[in-house]
Amino acid sequence: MSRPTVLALATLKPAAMQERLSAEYDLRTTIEDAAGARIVLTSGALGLSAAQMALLPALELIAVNGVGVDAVDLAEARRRGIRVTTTPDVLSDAVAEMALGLAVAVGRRIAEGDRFIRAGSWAAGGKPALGRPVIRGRAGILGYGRIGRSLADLLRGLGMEVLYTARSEKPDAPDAFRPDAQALARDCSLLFVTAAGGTETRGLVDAAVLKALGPEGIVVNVARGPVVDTEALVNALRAGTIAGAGLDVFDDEPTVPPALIEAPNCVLTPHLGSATDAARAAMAALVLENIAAHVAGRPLPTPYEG
Ligand code: 8YV
Repeated sequence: MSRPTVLALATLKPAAMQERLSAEYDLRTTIEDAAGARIVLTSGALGLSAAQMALLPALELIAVNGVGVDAVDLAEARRRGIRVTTTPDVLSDAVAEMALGLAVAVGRRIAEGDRFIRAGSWAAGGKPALGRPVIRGRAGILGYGRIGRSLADLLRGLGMEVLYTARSEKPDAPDAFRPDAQALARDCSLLFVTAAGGTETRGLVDAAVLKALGPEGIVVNVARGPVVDTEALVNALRAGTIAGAGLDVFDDEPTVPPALIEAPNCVLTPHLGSATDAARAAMAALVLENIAAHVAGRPLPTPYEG
């Protein structure tokens, strides 16, 4: 029996997972070479557009190596009956850890201190600026899904008080609910953005939310760039409307606007949320399981249920 054709727009890690993929399937890496593909493997960031789907008439499954589906044209997938899978849960702790790390890096000026030493400023007698305490603050989680809840667990474990906002109040939540982003920002000093990307959340953290967060506040975004209004954020950092920002995601990755690169007290990382060997291996395993289940006609282990 011929092996099903898989178009791999993303690469699985570790290499052994990618090798399994190419051993088990007829693997193609460019869309021009994959007209017969039944399956597309893509990342959360890359997704799959309707125009790309149009070049793939035999497409049955989009296997996302990640949890974000904002870059997948879900309406088109639904219209064509194309199934979508993601890799939930296995990356939540990694992303939560990254969010905490960014908050501490901003508050305690860790990246700034590193630059200070490397530039020779310490040796030259310079005095580093003081930071502010982070883990005694009140945390606000914007988007209380799997990642948001994993982060909330982590922060509560550190003894922090955690508030959250989501589309609706969760009856089983151990944390206090706030009805919207502004109310959440007003009541916390650390604002963690973990909401799904897409039109519904675009610009959710705007100038008013940053103003409500206030001059002692830190915003951390590990979700999707557009959830935070970049222009409003740059203005807030420049004006001291907030204390700082930790950003792992951007509007147009891998491009980071110069205004953010130059912004004071802003720590930038290149979309590293799920980038640990353990998380990526578990994600790859789930991708392979989903593809194998689809090909065998078994129920999908982790279909996207949006
Ligand atoms: C990576 C992510 O973009 O899960 C997501 O949606 O943003 C990240 O985990 C990625 O998909 C890893 O390949």
